[in-house]
Amino acid sequence: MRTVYSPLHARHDGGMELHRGELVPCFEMPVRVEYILAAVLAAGLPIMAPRDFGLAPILRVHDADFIAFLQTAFAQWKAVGKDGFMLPSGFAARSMRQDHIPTGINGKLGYYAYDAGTPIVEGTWDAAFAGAQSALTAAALVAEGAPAAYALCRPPGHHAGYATYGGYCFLNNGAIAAQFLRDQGRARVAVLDVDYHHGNGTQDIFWERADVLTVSVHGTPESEYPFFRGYADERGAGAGLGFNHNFPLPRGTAWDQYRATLEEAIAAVRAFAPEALVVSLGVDTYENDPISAFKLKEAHYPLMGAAIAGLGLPTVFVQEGGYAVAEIGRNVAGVLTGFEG
Ligand code: SP5
Ligand code: ZN
Repeated sequence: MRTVYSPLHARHDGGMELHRGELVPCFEMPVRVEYILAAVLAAGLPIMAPRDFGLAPILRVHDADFIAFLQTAFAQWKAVGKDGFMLPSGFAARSMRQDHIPTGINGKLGYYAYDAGTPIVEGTWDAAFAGAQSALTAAALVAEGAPAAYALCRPPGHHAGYATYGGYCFLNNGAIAAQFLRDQGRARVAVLDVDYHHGNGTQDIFWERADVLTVSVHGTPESEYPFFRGYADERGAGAGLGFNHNFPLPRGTAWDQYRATLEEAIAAVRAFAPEALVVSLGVDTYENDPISAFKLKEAHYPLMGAAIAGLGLPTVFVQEGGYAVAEIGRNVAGVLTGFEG
């Protein structure tokens, strides 16, 4: 399969995140891509640049005011004399107004963000936009008949909701790809999220939809980010009731238990009989990931890819998390080569 990649990802750099009460350089850093690129090249996957699909397919899953905010936020920050990176310092929590978007930049950040770990820098929009174009290009390759394609997106996407950002994510690349496949005529599309963290943004976007199934296997929100979504009783609403499946697992989960749960998730995808699959591919399930607590080893990633291949579906892989930078390339390439068999 082909890898779609843009060097513009590197413009999202230099931000700090609030981690255990301290500002530290983001775990989600540009060098992640260098390791993945080296590993997929070594595995023989050809690399190509994204096409430009513009804003329209992004606006199919995100709020227009939210997108305008992402495009202009840093300029507004500079206009008040600031530089570097932006983090919110106040949030629209329970009992506070959700119906009034502040005009000032600090209020706007708190309105659209839901954590203090997702800085915006000057190049964030360019990087996120290029990543979305990579996801769209991979989806187009599959829509045009390729059995599979891999979008090496950075920053990641699965925590970005209809009008919210967090978890290092701004544009939901996987959701954008899934909606693109729907718009290309695939009647039912499934998103299978194997990142360590619950795919709350993707769940949010398709919550009331019966035509896009969302399935996520992740660390329990009882102790793991994003903390306030990802429980098993979240099943969707309205027409979408029954079309969201969450499989939370405890800290310390190793391959045997993980594999059994992945098989349940895959069975839910199969029962939906989709015409295409999007895999939100985070490899922060790895035993040495610095912010996660599962115990998967390098040898398990090809098995994960083979299990997903068992669905026999046209598949778009979209890169999400994975922070053990020196090892994530081999783990990503392991899933992709295991899928190809
Ligand atoms: C795409 C993706 O993987 N986003 C993850 C965002 C996680 N950000 C918050 C991390 C909090 C981790 N808690 C520290 C536990 C250290 N053992
Ligand atoms: Zn993650």
